[in-house]
Amino acid sequence: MAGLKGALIGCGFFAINQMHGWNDVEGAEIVAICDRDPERLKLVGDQFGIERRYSDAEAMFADGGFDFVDIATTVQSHRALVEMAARNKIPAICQKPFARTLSEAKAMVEACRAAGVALMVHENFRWQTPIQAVRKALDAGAIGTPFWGRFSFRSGYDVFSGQPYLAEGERFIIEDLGIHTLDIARYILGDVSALTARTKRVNPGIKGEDVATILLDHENDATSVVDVSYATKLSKEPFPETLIELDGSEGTIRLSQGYGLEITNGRGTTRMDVSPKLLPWASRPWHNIQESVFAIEQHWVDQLRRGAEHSTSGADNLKTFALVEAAYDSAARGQTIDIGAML
Ligand code: NAD
Ligand code: 89V
Repeated sequence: MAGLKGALIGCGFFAINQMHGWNDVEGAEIVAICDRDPERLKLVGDQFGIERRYSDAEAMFADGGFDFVDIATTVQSHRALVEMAARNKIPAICQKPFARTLSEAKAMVEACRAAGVALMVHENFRWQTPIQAVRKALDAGAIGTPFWGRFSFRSGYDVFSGQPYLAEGERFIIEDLGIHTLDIARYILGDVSALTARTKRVNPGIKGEDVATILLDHENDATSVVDVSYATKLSKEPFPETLIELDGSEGTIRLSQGYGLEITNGRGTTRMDVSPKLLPWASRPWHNIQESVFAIEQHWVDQLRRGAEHSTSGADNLKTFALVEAAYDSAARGQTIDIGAML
């Protein structure tokens, strides 16, 4: 079967990873790129040998010649670009955060549904090797029925040097990073019925919150805590690892710093190294994220060819995005938020 042709919009900081990922994916290649910044367009075009270059996405869609679009811009342009893809009947991948608000996200999902085109959110953290290993252990029944969990990302890493816009928004850690952690919590323990959150800003040099503690009531009666911080200085920097603790009816799972997975149950304790691969183009400490970029892109191609739903489809991501919006609402009002009422 002929490979799929893709076009990428947004040639910024993270798009470099996406372009490397596409080079490795079986069954797809990027044939056109677009960025309104001529320097970024040239840099990415030259580095990856892409001849078709556009400063305007409308012009790229008008020329056509591609089967899907990969939107790697920041959130402000996501709605316009996803709706442009839908109008042109082109399946779309959109980076997280999917939208500025839940109502905008719902409109984007509806536009693609009405146009009959696939839509996947590039929510890649659940595709990380250690997270997949936890999911696999649960599916194998290693700890029986989980009743409690903790999903933790605490770091002092300077994310602002690579992504300066993160220091400028009214919202920071929940919208940018907690969105991944909340998605992992859903992926591991299932959908959420209620949420309570508290936030803080510790770093005086940024506008938004850099610490959040979120309590989740899952629909299956499990309870979990999602705690995220970019104000945590540790002797050994864990960026960008998500640490997981799970207690179940038959045992426990611990995913600890350094990618160690420990499972304890009636048969004793097993310890495994679940480190991500260091792909040839990747670099530490980002290699965990970089490997998951390749994995989600391969999943996009495989499911598109099968005509099957994507793990992080637009519709699925509404349930993660609702948790982001609920967390800000809960922290502002000091109240528990009913998630079902938002969807
Ligand atoms: P960036 O600002 O470095 O790059 C965005 C690029 O898009 C810029 O070059 C800009 O000129 C271009 N652009 C914006 N609007 C455009 C439009 N309408 N048409 C054409 N070009 C346009 O941002 P970044 O750090 O690369 O982040 C991009 C997205 O990726 C963000 O949503 C961010 O949250 C996300 N991100 C995801 C991960 C992950 O692991 N999933 C990691 C980092 C960043
Ligand atoms: O994954 C992300 O969205 C990144 C980072 C890991 C720095 O938070 O913005």
